[in-house]
Amino acid sequence: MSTKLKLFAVMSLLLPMLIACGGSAPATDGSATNGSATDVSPTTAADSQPASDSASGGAKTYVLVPKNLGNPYFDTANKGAQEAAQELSVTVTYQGSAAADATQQIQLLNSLIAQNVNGLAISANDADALVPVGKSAIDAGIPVVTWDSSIAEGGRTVHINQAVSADIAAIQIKMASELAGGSGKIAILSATSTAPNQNEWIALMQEELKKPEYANLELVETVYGDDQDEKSYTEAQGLMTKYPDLKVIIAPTTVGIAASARAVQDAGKIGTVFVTGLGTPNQMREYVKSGASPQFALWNPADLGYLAIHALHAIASGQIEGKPGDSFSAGRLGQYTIADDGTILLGPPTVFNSDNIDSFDF
Ligand code: RAM
Repeated sequence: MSTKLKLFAVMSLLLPMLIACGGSAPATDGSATNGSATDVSPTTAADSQPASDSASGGAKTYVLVPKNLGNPYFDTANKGAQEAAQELSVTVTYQGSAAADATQQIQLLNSLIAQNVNGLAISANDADALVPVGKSAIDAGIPVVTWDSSIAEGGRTVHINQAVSADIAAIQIKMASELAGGSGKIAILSATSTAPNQNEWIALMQEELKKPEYANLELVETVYGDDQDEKSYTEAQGLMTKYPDLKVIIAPTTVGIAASARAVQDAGKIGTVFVTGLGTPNQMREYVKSGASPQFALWNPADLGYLAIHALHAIASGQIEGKPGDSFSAGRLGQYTIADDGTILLGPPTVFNSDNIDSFDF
């Protein structure tokens, strides 16, 4: 066995152990390659153990960091990330906090930087608050790819956009208008009030509503369910109580849309209040069929996780720098080029309804 191979074999054995026994540092599931969810109690960087073999040139270890754990959307993204990890012969662990909270996420990221992982793929809970920690990672030689929800420029190497943000906004207003029959009260039930992706889409939805064809739609309020099922359910009930003639709830979050549809169904308001927005087919199938949410949209989260890891690996392994104009191959998804604004675009969203919902399983 060559020295390089021996080193690789030793590190493959040691790496999961180093991560798993990192004191009170975020624990992994031990079998670092399967990437199953780990609920992480964020710790200070000082508690962490180094877990990198970057200096030795062995197999790389990346971390996929969702906004929070326990959300099927992010679990599906992790499936795609694990598929990419297998193809690239790298390790991807999946680590996040229980709540979609920027402070907890920053603590986790500091800990991962101290462990000297080889790259971070993050869905951010706050665009600006995460800039310093993203910058620390980059300064430490750890590339930062954001996906789904971006850290502002300066705190990331590149961002992977799931679809053109204006299109994500436009499709939601179009679906809402169709469900409202072109006029009446609509409300938005979002994730957290600091979520970079939802806040961008909400601002663009407000712009979209200024178009003449939507003049008779009235956006009465935006509320926040924090990507928690129970809070989202209660907020949806609150909207229906406060606005008895509400026609549509738009929830640009997979947690919020499922909770809102359940609230409408439980309130016996199917056919009176409609729910639309962004959801996963498996969580929404029953509500499409009941009529609580006849149509909604999304991209494929597995493809997003898969693309994030391919992009991260292309940067971390030195194939590209991560600058505008750089091109890289993302396996079964083909070739991608980084745009002038430092983003990579996955593709257009899909609208799901009773015609196609049974063809999707995620
Ligand atoms: C939730 C999260 C995620 C968002 C989707 C649509 O799962 O808030 O960030 O992209 O909804």
